[in-house]
Amino acid sequence: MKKPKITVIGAGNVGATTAHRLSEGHLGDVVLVDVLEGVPQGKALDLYQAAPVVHHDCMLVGANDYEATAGSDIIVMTAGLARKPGMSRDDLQDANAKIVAECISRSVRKSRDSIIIMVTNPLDVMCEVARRVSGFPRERVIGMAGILDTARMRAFIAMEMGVSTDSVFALVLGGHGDSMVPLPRYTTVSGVPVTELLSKERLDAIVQRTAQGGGEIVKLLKTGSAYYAPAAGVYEMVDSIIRDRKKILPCAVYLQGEFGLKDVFVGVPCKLGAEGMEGVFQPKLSAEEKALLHKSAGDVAAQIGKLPADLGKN
Ligand code: TXD
Repeated sequence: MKKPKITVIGAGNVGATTAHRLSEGHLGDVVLVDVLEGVPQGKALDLYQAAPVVHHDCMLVGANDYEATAGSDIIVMTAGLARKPGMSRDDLQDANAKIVAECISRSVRKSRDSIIIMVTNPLDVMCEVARRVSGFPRERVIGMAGILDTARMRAFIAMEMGVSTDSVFALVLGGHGDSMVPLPRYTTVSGVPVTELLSKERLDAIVQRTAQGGGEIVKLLKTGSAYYAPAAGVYEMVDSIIRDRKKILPCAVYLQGEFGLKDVFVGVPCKLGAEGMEGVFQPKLSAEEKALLHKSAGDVAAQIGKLPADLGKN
């Protein structure tokens, strides 16, 4: 059987770390694409030279164009700018929308049947850019953010309770960023709701720290964004698709009526398998949780409204 082929666009921190994980996890051959001359080629060669030592058979190549990406099964989109001082969120959105539109349109021309995993921020809006530009059905345009947000919450709960992160399950819905909706009610330690195990104060503090996202990491690093945990999130999605594992994972999905929401990308639990996004999993929400999810989706929709109307029409 043919080895899967994965294109990773953007050879920066998230892209290169993702290529590292994908190849050493034996998931497929990787083509790393970036505009910087020599960088994707150099990083791909460096990663491939680890193969004899760590024993994997995945090929890695780097490129500045999309020729080598032809026939990819999965396209992971990480290229883009990080927000610089003085840059508004809207400025970042405009700049990254242009980058995403160009990269996605060029890559899907070479891989018409691929599944796109979006990573570039602002995540939910960039998913919409990719959906419009590619013309792909919603099953094949999925965003990575919820796995990261829930992983952060799980890590904080594990730290608080002194238990393995493996024993902690968390659920976070909504847009990626400030308006995410953590659901402590559905967050458990070995099946027991965390609301029964931690005081309200401790839980609120954990929820707040989770909602800060990578902010505290950016502060520590003084530049850039988090990348080890984000790359791990992409890995989990690619793994579930390529190995048709049908894991239920929180991802940004183009909703079509689920949770009472339509035509907007929002983070929800969904099933990932060989066909991509194979179904939305809908836990019952309280009126308050539903209102928070709708508010979060409203924020994403307002940002999507600022995208150029002709995006994807040429
Ligand atoms: O949860 C999530 N979804 C996220 C998203 C978690 C972490 C990071 N998140 C976002 O991913 C972040 O806000 C950025 O929008 C992307 C990539 O983050 P990364 O940390 O990898 O940024 P880098 O290191 O600056 O890398 C970006 C690369 C860099 O090498 C550029 O040269 C390249 O993108 N780039 C391009 N490549 C190809 N084509 C074009 N047009 C292009 N423009 C920039």
